[in-house]
Amino acid sequence: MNRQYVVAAAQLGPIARDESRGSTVARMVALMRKAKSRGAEVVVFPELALTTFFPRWYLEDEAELDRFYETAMPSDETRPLFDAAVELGLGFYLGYAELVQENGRKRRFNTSILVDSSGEIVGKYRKIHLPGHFEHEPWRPFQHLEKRYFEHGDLGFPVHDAFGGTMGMCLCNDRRWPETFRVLGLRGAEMVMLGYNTPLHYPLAPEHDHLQNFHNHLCMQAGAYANGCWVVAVAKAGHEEGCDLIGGTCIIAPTGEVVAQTQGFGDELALAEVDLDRCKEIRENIFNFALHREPEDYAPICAPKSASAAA
Ligand code: CDV
Repeated sequence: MNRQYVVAAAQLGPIARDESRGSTVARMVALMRKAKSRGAEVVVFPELALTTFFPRWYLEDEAELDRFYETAMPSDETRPLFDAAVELGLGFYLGYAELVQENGRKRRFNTSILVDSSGEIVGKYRKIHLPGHFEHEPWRPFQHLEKRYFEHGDLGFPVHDAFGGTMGMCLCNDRRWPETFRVLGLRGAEMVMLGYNTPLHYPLAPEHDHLQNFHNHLCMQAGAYANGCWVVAVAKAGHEEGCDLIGGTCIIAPTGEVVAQTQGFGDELALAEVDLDRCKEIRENIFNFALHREPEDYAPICAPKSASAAA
């Protein structure tokens, strides 16, 4: 694969609580076909793309909770995505809830994968920054129980040789942390793909609701620029089960400029021609890490949580 190609950010509109995997996967395959017809070679889907954003509910019935997780990838239900990748010659990024059995116990992760155009999984990431809370908080208009339903990702922030270059992944809340992009940048990521589910209303600081779209782009444009990488960021958007999720799906150049963006809150593509060699414009100049970075003065950033205030 060469280093210059069209990427499609494949935003998904709302997914109902009772929508079947078959229905969601069919919507995604339709977006893959449309992306291909518009020249794309890589398609990026949202976080937890196969189901509704289930952490908004406190679920006491474990069988009900398990229903939202994938125990195999691909499975019979998700295989059409892999088949479409091969048929259309498309790579893709997919976010989903992962349930694995390890040492006799269930482990749950908020996961993303990269799949190449031969249908092989070539990269995996498990979300590190899990927002929200552990316990039921009935005062909220909706819950955000990611801390309850997922373990902290145990794979770090790896990069992968794929799609003609060095690819990084993260998920939703990770994008707000400069450390996410810096670690991926230090590892040479030329494109960071990420999906998100971000409610318009933030119950802990509702006075910031009108800034949700601004903060969404602010952190990702800064991450792209300060690390000289492309960012492809994809929303699950719209009014989903009583909760408004922001859109703003976009593709950001290494200069920090938004070069493509969706317009609405439904299933929609934003496409841009990506040239991975453009990372050099930033990395060989203003953010030449080897020449200008001063890690000896950044100690608190790597100190353990408890010690970082004093470091
Ligand atoms: N899915 C997420 O990680 N959502 C978070 C919360 C805080 C809204 C986000 O950072 O967008």
